[in-house]
Amino acid sequence: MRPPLDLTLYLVTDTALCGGPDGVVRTVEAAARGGVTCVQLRDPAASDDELVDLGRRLVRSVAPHGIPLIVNDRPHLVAPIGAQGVHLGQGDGDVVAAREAIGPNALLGLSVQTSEMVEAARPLGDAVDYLGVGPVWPTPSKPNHAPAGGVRTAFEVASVSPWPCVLIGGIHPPRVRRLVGTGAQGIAVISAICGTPDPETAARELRAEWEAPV
Ligand code: TZP
Ligand code: MG
Repeated sequence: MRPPLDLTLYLVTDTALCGGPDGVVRTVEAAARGGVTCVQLRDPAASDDELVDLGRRLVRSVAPHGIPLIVNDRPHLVAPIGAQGVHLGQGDGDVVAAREAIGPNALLGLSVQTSEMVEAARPLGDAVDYLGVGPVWPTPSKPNHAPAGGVRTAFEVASVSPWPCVLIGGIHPPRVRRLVGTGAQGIAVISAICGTPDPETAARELRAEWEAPV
């Protein structure tokens, strides 16, 4: 059995933006109080050892809230961290191999930019649990990101996807309402939470925007 997955408000961590590993832990704990439903540990610059250290701390922070911790890019670190899953980008290696590495009971997310990529991924079926869709808007948080697809692409991808979708890229509170109605299950952010002095309030505000009645 895979852990339950709620994509409503998905925090992706950025160690530099949080001011270092201690800042990541503080940010995640505050954001968890504010209503984040899923956390991804993302630090492309960190070594495996550094990621395991930080990941184990984050598991202790999120587990009491029932929030899953997903590790970016490195399936082999899911078990040592005690995380609930892995997230892979299009260039991050083979999904089938990653599923074998993490086993049947962990979560696996895949980034896509277009509906063509959804079609290419479709044969993966149950090996995948959710899609990360974006960037919706350009963002300084991911250098060299793929071209931003806008709200229209988000809608197209969510419409054809057999998996639940979480949108990412340039999402800040004033833009959230434009994403309601795309068919996505939720929103993922880095800077809207990691880049603020009050991550708890930021998370609460993002969630309120997403969940406000239409
Ligand atoms: N993948 C696509 S866009 C992005 C990632 C990791 C960065 C999102 O950061 P922000 O600050 O929420 O725009
Ligand atoms: Mg990646």
